Amino acid sequence: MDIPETWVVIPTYNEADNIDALITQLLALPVEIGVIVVDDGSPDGTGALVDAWSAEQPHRVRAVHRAGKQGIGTAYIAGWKLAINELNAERVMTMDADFSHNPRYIPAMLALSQTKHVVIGSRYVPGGGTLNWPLSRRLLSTVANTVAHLLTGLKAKDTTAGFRVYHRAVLESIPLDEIRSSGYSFLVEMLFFCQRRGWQIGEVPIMFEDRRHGTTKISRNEIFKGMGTVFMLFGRRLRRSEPQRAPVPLAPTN
Ligand SMILES: Nc1nc2c(ncn2[C@@H]2O[C@H](COP(=O)(O)OP(=O)(O)O)[C@@H](O)[C@H]2O)c(=O)[nH]1
Ligand SMILES: [Mg+2]
Repeated sequence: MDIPETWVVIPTYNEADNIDALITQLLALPVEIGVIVVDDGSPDGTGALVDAWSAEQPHRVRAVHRAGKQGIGTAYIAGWKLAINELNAERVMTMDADFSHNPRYIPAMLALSQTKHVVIGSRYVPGGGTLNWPLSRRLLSTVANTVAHLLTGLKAKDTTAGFRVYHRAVLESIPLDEIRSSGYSFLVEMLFFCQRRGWQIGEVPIMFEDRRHGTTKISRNEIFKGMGTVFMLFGRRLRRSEPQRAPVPLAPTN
């Protein structure tokens, strides 16, 4: 059985109501992908559900177990290391477990990744948007994106989206262990590195739906940390401590 070239990394904390249906949908897509779930010891047993999948289909589903909730950013890194170092992935995706990121967009995102090094499933390009999101979350997201644009100079429209595709070379070019944020602002910091290193970034419109089951794990603390990250990146941009490299030519790896 062939091992997929594309692996999607899904961080989970208490997603037992979502994970089985999500893995089922991902494995049924017309594109061949593998699934890596990085679970932080979810008290609701998410990790054991994933173990059952990987016992049956180790070439398509893998579980990474960490002790205790350690943040979404470091969960991505743990999944990427497995994908790159052990599974030889050419492309690595990230998405949430709660169906906010609908698997049906994955084929279009992978298609665009033929000509872009990083692809974002984006709420803020024409055709994209949010469904059933309370006004408070919409406001928070809009403010966060606007401030991130102005201060960090990021060009992508949706800088906080966790639905992404990265080419292997992009992840290999970035000192992942030096990324300071561990939580949600990791996404902004990661995109900052991608843009500064000249990787080509594209966006595919998606409708982002509020989670079907369970509750959000974003906390007020994360919001403050996110603002801190944006100012830290602003400082780096002003000091030019992270040099802007020339655009990497579009020479898709495959
Ligand atoms: N492994 C891990 N996953 C997390 C952590 N925090 C959030 N997640 C997962 O990250 C994804 C996004 O979190 P969610 O609560 O949906 O955030 P929201 O959609 O922004 O409200 C979901 O799949 C969560 O289960 C964490 O500390 N560790
Ligand atoms: Mg969510």
